[in-house]
Amino acid sequence: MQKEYLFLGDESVHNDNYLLAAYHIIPASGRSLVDVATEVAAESSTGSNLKVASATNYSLNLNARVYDVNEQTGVVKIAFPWIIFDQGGNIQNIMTFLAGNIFGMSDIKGCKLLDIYFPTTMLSHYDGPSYTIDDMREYLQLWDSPILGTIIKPKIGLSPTEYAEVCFDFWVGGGHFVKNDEPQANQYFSPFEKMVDAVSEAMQRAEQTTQSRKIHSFNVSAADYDTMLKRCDYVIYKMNPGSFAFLVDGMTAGWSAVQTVRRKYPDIFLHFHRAGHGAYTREENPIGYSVEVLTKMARLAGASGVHTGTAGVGKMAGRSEVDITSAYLALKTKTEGPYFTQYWSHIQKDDSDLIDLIKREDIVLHDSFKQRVWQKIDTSTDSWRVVKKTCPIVSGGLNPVLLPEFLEKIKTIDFITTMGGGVHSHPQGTEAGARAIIQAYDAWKQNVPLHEYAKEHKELASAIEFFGK
Ligand code: CAP
Ligand code: MG
Ligand code: MG
Repeated sequence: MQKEYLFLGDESVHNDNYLLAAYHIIPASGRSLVDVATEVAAESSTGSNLKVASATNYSLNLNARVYDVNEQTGVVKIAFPWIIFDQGGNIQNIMTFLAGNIFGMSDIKGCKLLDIYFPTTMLSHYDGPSYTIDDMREYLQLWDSPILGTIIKPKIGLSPTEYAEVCFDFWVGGGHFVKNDEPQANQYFSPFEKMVDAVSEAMQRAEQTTQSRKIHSFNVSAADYDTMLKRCDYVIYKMNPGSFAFLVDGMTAGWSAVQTVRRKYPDIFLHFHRAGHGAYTREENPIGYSVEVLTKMARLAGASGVHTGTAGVGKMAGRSEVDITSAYLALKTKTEGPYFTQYWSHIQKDDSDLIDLIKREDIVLHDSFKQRVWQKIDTSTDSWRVVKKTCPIVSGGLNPVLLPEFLEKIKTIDFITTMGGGVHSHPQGTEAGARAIIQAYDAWKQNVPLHEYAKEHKELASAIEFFGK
């Protein structure tokens, strides 16, 4: 037991100087929950496994504080003086403290970071998103639909020309957005710059053919930052402004890669792919952190969009309510996490203008869903006031036939969806797969059951026949 970290019932932790964290802790056998909670607080802030004589009055002040322990649920709340974190808005540093050594301690059998609360004074030191889905909608002139996209499949193995041809087919089928798959990089069979050249040409053809703008999200993750930035700069050189996003594999490339792209290219949509997150977030894994925590950190880091899951409709594991909660943690100004209410505002929550903004936001989200038309909330005068929204990116085993079911679960149209297998396995191919997504959305928008709408729309009809099996 490290008593210098035990502050049960300490109300001062709510005074905006502390980042609050809720952990589910399973103590190693023979240890009590409180005892191990103080070990976790020590190791994740100032201490070690032994009381050190070298501590000073000032350093003791920086100790994390175990302020709440629930023996029934195993949930422990720990407060961290947020001045312990690296200055300059460094996410990597927060995660090293809160999701670092503690996962390796023999004192714990389980230690899962379930939720985080950022004091509003802390928020202004972090980047938050810059270019948002609203800017992407402006570019696409698309207000009455989610952004309907695909991932090119096979994941890798197509030549640049072959890859671009699949993009063309999807865009000509009416799709808005295409992304590289998460492992796509600069493989010898598809050199990055050649892929960009081919996509640029295919996009021009597709925009000519459809007379509508298109977007491609390029995976710029790389072995080092120079290479990553070179890839970013080549895309900027080759593509029209607004027609592209930068995809970073946030878990494998890391937080600093995410923040580097965010800081170098604030006017470009930053697409946070979370491949690998399952090792931390799967609920059967007692050690790690939750999807909600990952989503909050991605927003704080400045992701324009982050994958948040398909609410149980697609192929990936995960409880539906976790994905839905995460989508709203990304989108809204006042958010309800599993343990903390978080105002994504640089100012106190009792500010009447902020409360008005929150009310407007709720109305717009609700009405946009009901009327199926996204009305932009003009926060231009409030941009100093809130951390901008991050949009949910919804992917993983979806297909056109599942889209209405997902929409009814997520209850917003403010997201990007990317369907890979669900498009390219369509019996009539990619273009028909794209048409089937558009048709499925239009059916939902008009409140017409899919099988009804399919009577006049053959691509949807064969999608129902094929995916319905
Ligand atoms: C989906 C996907 C996405 C995952 C990401 C894949 O392809 O491209 O990377 O869905 O999962 O490689 O599996 P399909 P999440 O559409 O063919 O399933 O969004 O949950 O992070
Ligand atoms: Mg073709
Ligand atoms: Mg993928």
